[in-house]
Amino acid sequence: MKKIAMIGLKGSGKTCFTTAMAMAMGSGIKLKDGIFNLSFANLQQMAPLMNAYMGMTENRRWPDASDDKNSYDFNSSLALRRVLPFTLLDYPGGWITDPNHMDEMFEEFNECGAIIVLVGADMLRQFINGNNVMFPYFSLLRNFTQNVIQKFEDNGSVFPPTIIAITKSDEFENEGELDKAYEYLKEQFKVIFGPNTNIVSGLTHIKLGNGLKNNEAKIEGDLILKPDFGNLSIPILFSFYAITLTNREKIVAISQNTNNQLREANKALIEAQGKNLFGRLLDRLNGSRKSMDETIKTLRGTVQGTDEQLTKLGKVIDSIEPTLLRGAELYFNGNRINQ
Ligand SMILES: Nc1nc2c(ncn2[C@@H]2O[C@H](COP(=O)(O)OP(=O)(O)O)[C@@H](O)[C@H]2O)c(=O)[nH]1
Ligand SMILES: [Mg+2]
Repeated sequence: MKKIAMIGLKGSGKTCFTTAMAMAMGSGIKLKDGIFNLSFANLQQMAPLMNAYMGMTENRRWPDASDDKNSYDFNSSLALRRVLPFTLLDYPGGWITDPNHMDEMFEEFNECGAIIVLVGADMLRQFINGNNVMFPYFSLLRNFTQNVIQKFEDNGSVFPPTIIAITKSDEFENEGELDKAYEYLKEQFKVIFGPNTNIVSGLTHIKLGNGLKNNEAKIEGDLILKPDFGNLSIPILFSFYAITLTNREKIVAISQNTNNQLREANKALIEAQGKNLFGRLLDRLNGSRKSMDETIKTLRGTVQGTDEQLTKLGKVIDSIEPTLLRGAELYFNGNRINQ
């Protein structure tokens, strides 16, 4: 099962995002080739999110803060066909600042197909308006990210595609503030967005409604929990896109390799068929003709299988692309991929 890691400081909105995203995506989001939908693969994991969701919608209460690590297994489907199942790993904000957890997180990041980093608009607004009281706290997140990327580099492995999502984006006063926040993050996270990083990265902003406020844990403002509102689907769509592209690359490599083998096998068969009658009879009797036929049959099967896989993956990529490109800025090696 592919893993997607989510990190962010305490209070950055991880629990709110996970709850809202899981519930909203459960009803499905319309993409180019059909409805894309998530469902819980494990009902036990679903209960706390269900409670948080009911608390938000029925009692207008923000979810309680907690400092546990959670994992959520999801199944997914596109146009009623099963696609990638995945596990979303929700790390407590506290772990980012705790060296004791560094090794465990590093190990798990190695198995991740994508990473989601959440940063609150409340904090970013302070920085772009010149108030740096919270900066030491923010720099813990930045240093953590730099350290893991460095560890990947030291090991000679490629860091997973990473999307930074600004949460609580309803708190920006205007578009100008949002633009400044994007610029700020690109500058602060040069290790992800800069040149020569070889990291596929994205930048987006999400919100759970309009004019939301926290008044002693009570929700004030308009809560709007829909998959096509506030970019709720974008972090997961980015992750899917990245994982699917990587899978496709692997299958393309297998497919090329198999096609080469098939070409060789066909050549050998043609040579064998060019032998004189005695040679051909001998090939039959000693079983070498049979094994040639079988090899070719197996290789053809593999080629057909990879072709089907590629068509399926191509459909997923095609379906996600327009929505993802509308909802996020994508970068590779310091260059914007989409305009
Ligand atoms: N304005 C606004 N506030 C939000 C939004 N999402 C979360 N918050 C606030 O952020 C607080 C912390 O969120 P939470 O998900 O518990 O953060 P976590 O510690 O990262 O899990 C919540 O209690 C809300 O006050 C949002 O979309 N808009
Ligand atoms: Mg939380």
